[in-house]
Amino acid sequence: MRINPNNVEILISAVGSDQYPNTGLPEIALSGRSNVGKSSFINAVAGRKNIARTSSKPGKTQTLNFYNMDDQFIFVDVPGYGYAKQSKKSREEWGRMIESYLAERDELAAVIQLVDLRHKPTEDDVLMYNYLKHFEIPVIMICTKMDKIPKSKLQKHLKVVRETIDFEEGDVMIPFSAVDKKNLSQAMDAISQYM
Ligand SMILES: Nc1nc2c(ncn2[C@@H]2O[C@H](COP(=O)(O)OP(=O)(O)O)[C@@H](O)[C@H]2O)c(=O)[nH]1
Ligand SMILES: [Mg+2]
Repeated sequence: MRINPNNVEILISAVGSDQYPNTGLPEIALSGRSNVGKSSFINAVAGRKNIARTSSKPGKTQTLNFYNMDDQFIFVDVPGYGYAKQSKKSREEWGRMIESYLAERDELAAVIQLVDLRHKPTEDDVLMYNYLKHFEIPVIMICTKMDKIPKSKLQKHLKVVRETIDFEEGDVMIPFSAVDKKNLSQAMDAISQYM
């Protein structure tokens, strides 16, 4: 799969289902903790520096952002979970929005779940994975910030992720770095399985 960077655009930042675009294209949603590297991953796949805004301040995105990826598929950037400073009310709104999208969206082909390869997956990461499996949604697990761990420890870190999350056969796990784009083509191949 090749994405033309000039044919990537944000379609809408949606707050409700009435705003979801009708493109007829398959949708790949991205989910993960705030700051895990979702926007950076979207930018890497897009071949653009800043189509998705990256931020060192977590918890900013509270909309579902739909990106047309070269008329091949739609990336849906889901607001990050596990943001401590979020109020109870906004956490509940977040829950409702995500749940209705993941549970009801016919166009949803797979979810890319991102986890930080440096750390053991959080309780939220585990809950989200189990939730996706409950709805039988295929998962591509992208383990981000691979550049931050020494090569000699890669297998050990992958093992921690695999053992903390009750990873199902058929789902794929790919260590990734947005800094040097390591394993980008592997990630693109995994996505193209759902086109
Ligand atoms: N070293 C390193 N930093 C990353 C990587 N991916 C994201 N970051 C940084 O982590 C921070 C959060 O990234 P962002 O993509 O905005 O995360 P999001 O909140 O999940 O969308 C930013 O400062 C990024 O530059 C990566 O693979 N390696
Ligand atoms: Mg983001």
